This record gives sequence, C-alpha cells and structure tokens, in this order.
Amino acid sequence: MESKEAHLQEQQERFGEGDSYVIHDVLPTELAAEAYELVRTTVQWDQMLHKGGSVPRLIAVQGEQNVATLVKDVQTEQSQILYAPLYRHPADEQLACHAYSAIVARIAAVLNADPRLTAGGRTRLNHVLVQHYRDGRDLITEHADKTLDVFPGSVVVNLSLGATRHLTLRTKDKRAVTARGITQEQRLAQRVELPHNSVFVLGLETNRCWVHGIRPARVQCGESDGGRISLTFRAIHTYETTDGRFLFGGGADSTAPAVDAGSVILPNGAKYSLQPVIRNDEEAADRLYKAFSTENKSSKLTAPEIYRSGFNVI
Ligand SMILES: O=C(O)CCC(=O)C(=O)O
Repeated sequence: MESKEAHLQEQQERFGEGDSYVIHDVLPTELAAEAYELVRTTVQWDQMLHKGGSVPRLIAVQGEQNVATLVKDVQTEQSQILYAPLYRHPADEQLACHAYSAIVARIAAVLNADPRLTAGGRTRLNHVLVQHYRDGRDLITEHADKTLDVFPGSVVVNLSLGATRHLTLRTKDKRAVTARGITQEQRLAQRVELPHNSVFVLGLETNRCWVHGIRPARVQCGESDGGRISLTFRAIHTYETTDGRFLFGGGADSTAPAVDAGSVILPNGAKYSLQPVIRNDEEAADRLYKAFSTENKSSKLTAPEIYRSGFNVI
C-alpha cells in the first residue's frame, strides 16, 4: 500500500487512546495468499491451560533465538549460550518458545521493515504468540496485555489471517458520557474489524486504559464461522536461556541477590547478569499473578509501578 494511503487510513481509524489503529493489506499479495494455510499446517500447536482448563483456541509461541557470549560461568564449560525472548502472561505453565518457523520469519521480516511497527526502527518484533481460532466459537476473554517483559515505547502488532473477526475494546474505568443532555458514568466500548491481512497496532497507552478481547462470532448476524489465525508480535526485552536455567533483561528482578551465575554479552554488546529462573515457588508465582491482575484492572498504574523491580519466576 502507498504510504500516503496508509497514513490516511491510520488517521481514519484510531482507537482507544488514539495510539492504536488498523493497517490494511500489510503483507505483499503472494505472501498474504499463502500465509494462513502455511501457518496453520506448519506451526506446532499447543493447548494452553489456564486455571486448570484449556483456553478456547490453539496456541504456539515462537521467538528469535540468538547466541550470547558467556563472560564467566562457574557452572558450565561453555563459552556461548543460546537465548530467546521471554513473554510472561497468566497461564498454568508458560509454553516453550520455539525458534521462528520459516513462514513466521518471512512475516516478521515484513513487519520489522515497517517503521510504524518498530518505533521508527528503535525496537524489534522478536516474539510472537500465534493463536488459531478454529471456528467462530473460539475466543479470547477481555484482558490487558502484560507488559512486564515488553520493551517500553514499543507497540504490540497483531496480524490477522483468515476469517474476519472483531476485537472488542473496553475502558477499564467508567467515563462520563453525555447523551441527550444526560451525563452517565459508563465503560466505553469500541469494535474493531480485523479482516485478513490487517494489522491492529495496540499502543501501550491504550493497553493501560482499555482491555481487549475477541468474542465468539455473531454467525446469526452474518459473521463468518471460519478459521482465523492471529499472530501477536511483540518487542520483548526479557530473555531466557534455552536450557531453561537463567533469565535476564528488562523484566528480570533487578534487586535479586547477586549469584555467581555469570553474565552474558549479547550480539549488540549489551551485558547482563544471569539470574537463576525460579520455578515451583508458589509465593513468587502468586505475587506475579497478582501483578498481572492489577494490569488487567488499573488504568492509573504504569508498568514500573505494577511490576516494580521485576520477577525471576516463570
Ligand atoms: O487474536 C487476536 O487478535 C487477539 C490476541 C490478543 O489479544 C493477545 O494476544 O493478547
């Protein structure tokens, strides 16, 4: 699409706090034509459990894997270590992050080349949650994205493939609305159409003030009952070593006691201390879960106020 046309379209379709909008026809025609089937048939789908039950859609998690240099590691003889982005959100267990598959890497390359989706090239979409809504009954309940591990100043980039569905946005708080001279406090709602090959850009201000979700399709009103795949790309600044032992980066606990686990230098020269991943610690998991709930409800608190010094629990 011509950039002038795209700009006009953005102006016409702003949502939430004004930092969210839809861009149409994002992938080139040939890629857009084959992307749905290629993703559906080549991605390794998982069932995600939340509070003991399967969520009503299939999920796959992928991310860019990179090699870091170990500066000092008392626990292995290795000099390098593989790591991947870590995006934590409420689930009974975080699904494993696989390397970008061929089709996802092709899609990510197109999106990463668009300055509107990468804060003018300052951030990189290095992680994707791929979700398959098998028919019109599959859904995602209203939630705010969890920004513990999300690069500040980035945007969430949600690509739709397949059947058109609608994203519902609702303010977390009630707002004063005046109609026919009467002012009432109510939660505002917006419905965003997500056709094949469109991207919904979710700005972090909208995410702070609004929740979003995909309700079941209104088939009786003519909405499609067909399959849809969404690829939610994020710029993540927390990382986990692929052996599952360590994490580091923006969402890691910056006040955790120093341990002699060593440190890493990333390909871009950034240096981080490795923190041992905490697992099976109910108290820590509970604190993180409460912080996630706060982000679903509060439009007042910013991510640093909610997540404070960060978390080492997965
Ligand atoms: O499937 C969609 O378009 C919504 C995905 C979503 O809300 C999320 O990944 O947080």
